[in-house]
Amino acid sequence: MVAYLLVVFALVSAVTAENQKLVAKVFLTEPLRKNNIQGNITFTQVDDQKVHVEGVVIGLPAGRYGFHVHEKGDLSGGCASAGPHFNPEKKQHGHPNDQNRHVGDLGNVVFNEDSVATIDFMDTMIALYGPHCILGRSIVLHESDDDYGRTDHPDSKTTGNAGGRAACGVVGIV
Ligand SMILES: *[C@@H]1O[C@H](CO)[C@@H](O)[C@H](O)[C@H]1NC(C)=O
Ligand SMILES: [Cu+2]
Ligand SMILES: [Zn+2]
Repeated sequence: MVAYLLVVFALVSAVTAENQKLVAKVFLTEPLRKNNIQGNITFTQVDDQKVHVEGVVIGLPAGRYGFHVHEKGDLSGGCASAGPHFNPEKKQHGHPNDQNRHVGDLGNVVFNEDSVATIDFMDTMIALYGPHCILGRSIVLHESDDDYGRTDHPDSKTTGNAGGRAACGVVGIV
């Protein structure tokens, strides 16, 4: 069984390498709400280990806000129906650099005094193919900062105590 999975994984990797750059995009909004927040984020599979996350989001006061991949791409109930953090390995909530983290844990984004957040980082856990694939899932921007699972708050180890869901969008193929 394990050998079979390894072969399948190797085939998927080979196909990916041939197709070169897999790119996905998210249009971030507030479904069913006022839509003061808006953003465009691009995800590019750079190689088999890294995804480049790049974009601009506007509409929140200066500060840090939790930024995650959530399990579902269903926004019929607003950001609430996006489900919990994408966590296929059944790990604890953590910092993007932790090994013990949800695949969806992308940390915080920082808004400046002009209410603009410029996003530009690499992540080694999310992917655009394979078991960590985020296509068809959601990106959620929260109403407060992610504590990376580092505090005693009861929600710290599951959500980073990042508060409500300010905006979200589905990760779509470009
Ligand atoms: C997002 O992209 C759309 C379409 O290109 C553009 O009209 C809009 O201004 C962009 N929003 C931000 C915040 O960059
Ligand atoms: Cu979240
Ligand atoms: Zn998490």
